[in-house]
Amino acid sequence: MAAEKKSGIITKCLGGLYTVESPDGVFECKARGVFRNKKIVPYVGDTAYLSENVITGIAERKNCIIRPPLANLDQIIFVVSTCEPSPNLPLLDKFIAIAEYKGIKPVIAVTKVDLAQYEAILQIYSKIGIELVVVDYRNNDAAEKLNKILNGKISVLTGNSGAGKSTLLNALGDGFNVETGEISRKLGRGRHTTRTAELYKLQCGGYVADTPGFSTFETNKYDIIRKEELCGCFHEFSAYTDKCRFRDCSHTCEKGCAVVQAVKDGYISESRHRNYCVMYDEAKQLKEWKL
Ligand SMILES: Nc1nc2c(ncn2[C@@H]2O[C@H](COP(=O)(O)OP(=O)(O)O)[C@@H](O)[C@H]2O)c(=O)[nH]1
Ligand SMILES: [Mg+2]
Ligand SMILES: [Zn+2]
Repeated sequence: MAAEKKSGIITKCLGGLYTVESPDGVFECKARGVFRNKKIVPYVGDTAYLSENVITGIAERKNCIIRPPLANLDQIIFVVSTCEPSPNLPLLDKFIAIAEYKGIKPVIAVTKVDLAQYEAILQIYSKIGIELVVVDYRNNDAAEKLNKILNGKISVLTGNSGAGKSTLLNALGDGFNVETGEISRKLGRGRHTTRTAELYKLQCGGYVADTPGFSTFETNKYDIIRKEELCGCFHEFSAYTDKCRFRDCSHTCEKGCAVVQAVKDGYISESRHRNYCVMYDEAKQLKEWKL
């Protein structure tokens, strides 16, 4: 009879050595050579099947992102600081759309609320069905609020460098000691080129990964959202799209477009729509170039 198969979640990969957490303990494993031929690269977040400290297979993935390489994400926490750096809404909307496209729940965490106003961000994002948490370290329920969101899920933190991702991890009260601000700034950009990812195990249950910044956060080039599918990734548009005059409305500038009208009437945020239009143009160009 074959040896009993163990399985666990890959939490770290360093130099071809995988850390796998299973109910039976934590194992340092190598991946079997067959993976290289089949072009399967085990990702952090994958459920791995083990035999004698060797990964012999991985379970089918729910989803994955390429950079940092992570699989089976339940949610992406977009960390948005009120200032230093100020929010990059075009990039935020782009990544929210990609998350929606991949079926990964987007969550926004607003940080540095002690330094500047955050009403503008709330105004745009609090009423479009995206979970939003205001992280205020002056209140002693900050950790509790964050833990509630991360509880039992596999999450990744992303957002501009300096937005406060690592600070947020350290604030969870789990004894993490992630490098924050000062150090990375001194050493400059080069430091952020690391392509590895690590899942931190949360006391509240679940795992969370940190990323250095938006610049290194990338999904597969091949699943750029097609222009026809883009409006489906901007959820608040859906209440209007079937009222447009033309069936093939792009919702960018057409006469009789109910989305454009909703923007004019103040029901849809101008900035969300502007960022949609930019993405739509990008998608359009890509298609023409491909043909
Ligand atoms: N005043 C204030 N500073 C913060 C807050 N969150 C993070 N910081 C500071 O911002 C800098 C960058 O934070 P860090 O967590 O390293 O950002 P990361 O690049 O997103 O990981 C550090 O000096 C932090 O102490 C906040 O809510 N308020
Ligand atoms: Mg950081
Ligand atoms: Zn329209």
